[in-house]
Amino acid sequence: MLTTYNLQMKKLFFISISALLFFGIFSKELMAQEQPMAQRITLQYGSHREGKRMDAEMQRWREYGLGQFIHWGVYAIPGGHWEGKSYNGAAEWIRSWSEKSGAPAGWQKTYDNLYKQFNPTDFDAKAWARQAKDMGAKYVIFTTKHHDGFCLWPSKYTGYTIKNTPFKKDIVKEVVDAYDAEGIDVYLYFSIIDWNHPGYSSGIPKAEKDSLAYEDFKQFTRNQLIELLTNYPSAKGLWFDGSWDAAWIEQAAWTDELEKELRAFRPGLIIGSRFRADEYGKRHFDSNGVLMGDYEQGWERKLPSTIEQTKGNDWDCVMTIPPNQWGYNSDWSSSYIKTPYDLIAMLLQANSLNGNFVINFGPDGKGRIRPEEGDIAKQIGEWMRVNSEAVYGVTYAELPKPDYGYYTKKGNKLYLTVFNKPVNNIIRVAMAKTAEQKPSKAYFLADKKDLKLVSHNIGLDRDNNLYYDITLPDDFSSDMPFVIVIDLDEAAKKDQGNYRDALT
Ligand code: FHN
Repeated sequence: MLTTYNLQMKKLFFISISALLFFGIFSKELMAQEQPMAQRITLQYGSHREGKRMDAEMQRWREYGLGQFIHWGVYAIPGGHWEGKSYNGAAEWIRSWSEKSGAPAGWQKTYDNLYKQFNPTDFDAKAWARQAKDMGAKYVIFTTKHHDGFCLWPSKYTGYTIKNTPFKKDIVKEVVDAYDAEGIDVYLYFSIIDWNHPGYSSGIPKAEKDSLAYEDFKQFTRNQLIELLTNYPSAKGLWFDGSWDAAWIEQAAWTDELEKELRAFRPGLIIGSRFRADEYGKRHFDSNGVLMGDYEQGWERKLPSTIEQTKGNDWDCVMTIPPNQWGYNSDWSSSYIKTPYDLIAMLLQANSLNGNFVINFGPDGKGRIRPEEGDIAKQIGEWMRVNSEAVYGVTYAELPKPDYGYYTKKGNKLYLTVFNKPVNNIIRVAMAKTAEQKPSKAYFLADKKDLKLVSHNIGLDRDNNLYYDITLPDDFSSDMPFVIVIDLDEAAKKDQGNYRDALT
């Protein structure tokens, strides 16, 4: 099994490299994002790598397509509201609510004691993992510690942990074990911001005692990261957040070393672009424009619309279901709640541009995933059960985006996920006359029923295209997006169109 996987990975690696070289994309994309070599400055703490990571772990990451994010912690108890007052921000930020902006008196002290009530008796990691599996998620990003500093694992470096709640049990372990058992890869979310640690500071510490305290905080952060990697060896990566503070950005030399230490400690570990800054304070991309980390983590609640915007990098998009609530908010009544259709459209947009799409869930203080989220997961799962072939392991199809929906590609199969069905039931696919592979067959992914496919040169454009008309059955209708598979065949490449271009 492992050998077949490795062989496939190797094959994929060579195919990808040859394809990239053949189409000249490698250099084009790199040039688009990076300074030309001659203009680069010497960086001590810049990116550790040129080009994409091509090892098996990263290839596995690239093939996920769909992921789940879970934000869970003490903030799930207030759920965005306290004593009849409502916090006007993302529910997981509620600790930062100030009395000036309407928080009840003594709010932060109240919050800092809430963990004593954290007793999620309905928490069932196996049920969460089953739900994620049914939705079609291939990986989960789980908040081990958010900005409030509360640890869902029994960290030996602080008392502000699950161990000192009435619940006591190691939640991170339960999540890791349950998701591992379902074959869903786990990534540990870790916030650099820690409002609970006495040495933490967002601004650069000025006084000597504050600098010393910040050194303690750095050591504490390092210790906790090593502790997480030690306790949960099956976790595939660390998902960093809250690394935008001036104080953290200032630590380029130290964070550079720490990244190396983490990677040496766990070979194959995946870390995105949010961990550290270079010596000029550049985050995500260093001062030469080279990606820091294994994939770009800058696409939060937004998606690129063109392949150029992705700069040829690996990337993921993390998305909330309401506009901007990650942790549990008990009141969704005044927000637009994304529908399964919205989320599937975003998923395909991401996949069509080489990205993974990650949908966030915020369980409540008892550990229950809210019914609305459950319904969304179920409906996405139903869609994925039929159509996931167009999502997993696919790449950018190197074709202009069609008005009907999104193309994704795997081997010699082109998938067209249709969101806009044309009124004449004819889907027209344009492809360059010179393309290496041409459509030879089209069928519905759902039932494999063949669809009529004819090629012609309608003479409509100046891009030297051939057109392939795929006719949907007269009685066909669908209230959800559907996938048409188009087999591509090199033998069909002789098809250069029947007509000579006009001499004008
Ligand atoms: O401040 C956090 C926010 O609460 C949430 O955790 C998101 C998830 O990506 N990250 C930060 C904002 O970028």
